Amino acid sequence: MSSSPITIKHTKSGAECTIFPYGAHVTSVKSAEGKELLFLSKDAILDGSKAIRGGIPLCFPQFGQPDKSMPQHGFLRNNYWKEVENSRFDNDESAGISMELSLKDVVNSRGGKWDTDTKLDAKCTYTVKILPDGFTTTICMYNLGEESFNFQVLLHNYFLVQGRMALNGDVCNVKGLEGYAVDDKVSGEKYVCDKPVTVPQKLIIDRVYDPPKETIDLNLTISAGKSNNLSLTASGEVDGKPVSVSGVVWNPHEQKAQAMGDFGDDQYHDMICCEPGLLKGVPLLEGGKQATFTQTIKCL
Ligand code: TA6
Repeated sequence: MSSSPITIKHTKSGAECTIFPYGAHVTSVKSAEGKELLFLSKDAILDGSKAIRGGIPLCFPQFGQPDKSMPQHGFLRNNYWKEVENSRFDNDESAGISMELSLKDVVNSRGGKWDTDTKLDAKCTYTVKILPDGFTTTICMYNLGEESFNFQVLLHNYFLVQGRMALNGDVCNVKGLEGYAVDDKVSGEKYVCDKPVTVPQKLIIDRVYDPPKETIDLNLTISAGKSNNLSLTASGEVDGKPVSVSGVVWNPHEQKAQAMGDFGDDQYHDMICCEPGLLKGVPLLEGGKQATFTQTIKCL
């Protein structure tokens, strides 16, 4: 079981990424210009004893912890994935790698209907593709059994905010969620988003944004510090049918930052989580069928 990080380099442009087999966890993506796009906590635990704080944690078969017998955000990020043989590539356009995890190899944090006595059978593959000016990550979920199961999937991106400006709404904000239904996990409020999302001056932000009717794909512009603008597009399908994409925005702020042992007390100035996911109205994944969820982040 390999635990050493894998570095993927795009020869032509010099872009590169780092991915840990534990959680198939991307912890760094550097553009061709050498700009780091992702935040990794200085106190992140990288020994496989807990999910890595930062980068892109994978959340499946659920987001959060609606069922207390399941680990928060599911079990993908707490288990070792295998490299798909001969999956590495490096061509003029991009470079990348694929990883895979079968349910039989999920040894940590099983629970609920996924516990070790489950009749369910599933496999996930995860492909990371780096571009000169960004990256794409795609997760495929396969129902290998006969019994259908419900699921959610989310890519929990931690973006690095240049210049420690996460609390400055002029240079750190998320556009494209206007018109989405907000479920504010901090205040309990529910309302429709009508302006760019910024990190409050004195409070955690932890909000789920569900798309209005007819809106399927997610298209965001993330300002992550002065002259550091990114586009994020995400789309998903279950058995070939498109599924609406939700978004989550989180910053722990001082209060939660100090409560997390694997997060620097003041590092809430350095990051914003902007997380695309299939969270609402996701059809059951029937036996023998597959689901795909993909995001592309580009430097603007
Ligand atoms: O980002 C949304 C969220 O669900 C927050 O509520 C917070 O818990 C965050 O995920 C991090 O979760 P973790 O289990 O990685 O500490």
